[in-house]
Amino acid sequence: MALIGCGFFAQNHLHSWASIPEVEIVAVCDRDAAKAEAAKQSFGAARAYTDAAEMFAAEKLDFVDIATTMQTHLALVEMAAARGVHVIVQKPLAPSFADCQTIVDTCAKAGVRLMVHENFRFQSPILAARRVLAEGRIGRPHYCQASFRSGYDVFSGQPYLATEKRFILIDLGIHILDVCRSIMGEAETLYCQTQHINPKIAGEDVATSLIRHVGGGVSVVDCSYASRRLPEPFPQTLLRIEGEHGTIELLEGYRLRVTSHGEVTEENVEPETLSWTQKPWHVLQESVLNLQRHWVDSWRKGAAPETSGTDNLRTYALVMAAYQSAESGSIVTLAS
Ligand code: NAD
Ligand code: 89Y
Repeated sequence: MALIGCGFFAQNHLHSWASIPEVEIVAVCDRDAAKAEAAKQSFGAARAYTDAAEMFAAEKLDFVDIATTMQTHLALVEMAAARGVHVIVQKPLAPSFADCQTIVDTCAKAGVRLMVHENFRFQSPILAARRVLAEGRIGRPHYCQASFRSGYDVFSGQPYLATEKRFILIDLGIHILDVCRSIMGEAETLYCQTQHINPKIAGEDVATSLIRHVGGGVSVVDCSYASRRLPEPFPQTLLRIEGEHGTIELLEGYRLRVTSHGEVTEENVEPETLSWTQKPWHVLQESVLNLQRHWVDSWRKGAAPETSGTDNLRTYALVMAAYQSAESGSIVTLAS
């Protein structure tokens, strides 16, 4: 495989691919020659490129992992699809729904597999909560609160986040809405209020959404990068899922508390740090490995990955519905 975009977050992709035995990093590519060369040296890739077109022309690849920012995704996917190379693309898939749809259609027409790097639902604490739900211990869920509230400075590592007119919903809310979808299923209607608290950034940094799901469940999805509180909980996603027989709570400090048929159990579901992960990012870093492992496993089984392009269009639609609702002040009905 080859990786395109050797920046801030791609380091986690590279470490994860390096620890999956079925995968060989053949080439790396970044417009910035120093970053491509550093990735080549650190992860033992055979070749480094600064031009993706040149790389596709020269290499024989099974798949490519695109870890650039969203503005470049469509052009890179088109290059891969034209050569029959399977594709993983970081979130957000593209800046508009139309471009996301073009990416999905392009891959489908070319017959290449497409997975979106939507990793939050693969965090081990969230997987643990989803497992309890799947075991039926609380019955059918009728309410979910998925909450991410922090004051962590994400702008020093990812400066582009400070200058985008749209910030928290498309950058972070997309993950939390996806986690909610993975628990409660598809949405029927959505209402959202956004706030812009930090004057040093261009976009909204708080977003609170209320969702009604197909089948009648209701969710609150709240995200904030303007929450000043100690201990700083970044990057924990907290959950409260209520069902007919009990409640699943993913609490601060990675405690998973399950009330089931009148009995309460609590366990620590914090992932161990790996040789290349560091707190507080370890839970996100490990989810990259979990997601990439899922890509290999689903490919081997001939199954679609959970976060296929088609699946991710539904999460992306929730983000767009949230912006539309916040701008219009009205409830948005999701199309089929
Ligand atoms: P970054 O700017 O640090 O890295 C992007 C790299 O891509 C840069 O080095 C840039 O030179 C390179 N690049 C851009 N266009 C290119 C092209 N056409 N060909 C080759 N190289 C090119 O950005 P980042 O913070 O690493 O973010 C990358 C993506 O990862 C974003 O979409 C972001 O939303 C996402 N991200 C995801 C998570 C997650 O948990 N899933 C976390 C952080 C960032
Ligand atoms: O870019 C974001 C993401 O995907 O996860 C956390 C993040 O790095 C900052 O919000």
